[in-house]
Amino acid sequence: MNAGKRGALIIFEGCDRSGKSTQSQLLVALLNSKGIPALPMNFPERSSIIGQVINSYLTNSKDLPDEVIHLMFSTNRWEHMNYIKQNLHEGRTVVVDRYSFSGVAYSAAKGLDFDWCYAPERGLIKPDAVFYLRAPPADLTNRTQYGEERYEKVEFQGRVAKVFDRICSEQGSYWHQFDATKPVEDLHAQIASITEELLPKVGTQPLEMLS
Ligand code: NYM
Ligand code: MG
Repeated sequence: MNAGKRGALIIFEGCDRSGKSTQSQLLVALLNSKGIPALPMNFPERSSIIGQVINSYLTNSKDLPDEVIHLMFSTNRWEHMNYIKQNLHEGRTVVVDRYSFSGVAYSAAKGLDFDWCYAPERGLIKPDAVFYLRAPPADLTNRTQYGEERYEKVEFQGRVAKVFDRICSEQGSYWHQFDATKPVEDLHAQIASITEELLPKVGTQPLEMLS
């Protein structure tokens, strides 16, 4: 690690069971094995007070208006911004399983206005790269644990996927799309090579905000 260089903010996005957790864990392990400081995170981060409310909502033990839970997901990111910023500035790469784009995709899929959904995300740290694991939701339904939480229904995931596709086409070149039905090791190799190219480039760049 070169002194004075910041880490990268790397995000995994995609529908439920698309392999984000697997790929983010593999990436962190790879970086650490090469002596590159990296740490995993995921949103929702369920341990804070807000995170616990989100967990109750997702496990169907609590109901909330769509707008309220949307803003809680966003607040849950805001409450961790200083932590992420500090880690990046101390040279650690932060690899995050879901971010603002999940927030927009799931809420817009319910029928909330896209721009309204995106508004509270403005000002959060802009990722250096987003790895979008894309697959037809019907191909993901037989993966383990699918169906246990709110939102894990194939029809709904189809609508979520459409919003992710829209975001991917609008956000531009820092988004990298992958076919999530490909073997885990193939995906990991592609993701690793993009990451290894990215890290030296972003080290001296200032952090940007989502706008
Ligand atoms: N989710 C996640 C949202 O609806 N909005 C958000 O902002 C975020 C970060 O939470 N079905 C939804 C998507 C998932 C659910 O996430 C739990 P995970 O990664 O399955 O634990
Ligand atoms: Mg899930």
